[in-house]
Amino acid sequence: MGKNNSKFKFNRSSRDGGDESARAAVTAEDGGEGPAANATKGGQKVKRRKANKSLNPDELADLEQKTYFSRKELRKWYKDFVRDCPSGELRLDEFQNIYRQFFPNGDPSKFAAFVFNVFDDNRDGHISFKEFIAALSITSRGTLDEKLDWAFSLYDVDKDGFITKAEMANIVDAIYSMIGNMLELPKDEDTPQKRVEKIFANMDLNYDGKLTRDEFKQGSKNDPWIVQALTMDMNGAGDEATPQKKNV
Ligand SMILES: [Ca+2]
Ligand SMILES: [Ca+2]
Ligand SMILES: [Ca+2]
Repeated sequence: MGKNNSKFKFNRSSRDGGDESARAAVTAEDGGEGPAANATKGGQKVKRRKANKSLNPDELADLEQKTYFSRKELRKWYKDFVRDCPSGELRLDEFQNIYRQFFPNGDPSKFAAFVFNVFDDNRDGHISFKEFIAALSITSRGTLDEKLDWAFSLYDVDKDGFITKAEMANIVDAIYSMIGNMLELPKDEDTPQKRVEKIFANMDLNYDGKLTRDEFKQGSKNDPWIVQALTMDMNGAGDEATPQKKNV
């Protein structure tokens, strides 16, 4: 979590203008009449409840069991989380702002929206501390298998059990926008479409134009890019290296 999270700007809609896929990704989650829709309407300040100052013993014991973090780490993460997010529930626009601090040269809003949807396990339009720490546990300390399952749910946007080329292209496009001009890409992968064709050439073993979980996980083990792209995003919230240093 960054330091400047207490002041959030509401500039999402202006940045996504004209990009249908980004719009779809973003509005898919807050289109309902849930609390998210109300909270962000017009960028107005809305009354939000305040989170407890610390985790209660039951929650702590529960999270200690369900994550790879120690009690002490959980307490620390919780403290940081409510400091940056006093309501205890992270909204999409807040989440996107965290990413902006880490990718000042690109536009990470679209990618952050995809990641947000994976964090938001119960799909209520907010990331609770529980959801936050569960995702962080997997992406920073999980086994390769757990990380790949997590990545699969990032790419399989409509959750039908397959990653289509369109889904993959959407994410890759979001990654390219996020990293901006940070890196020079080889000619055969300098557009998201080319990159996706390459990925599918390696992973789509039965050539049916979509990736099953098995194809994806197997293929990702041979294509570190997929996992790197994942861990890179995590560093925005994680406790390891800074994302700028990573090669994508
Ligand atoms: Ca949630
Ligand atoms: Ca799908
Ligand atoms: Ca396939």
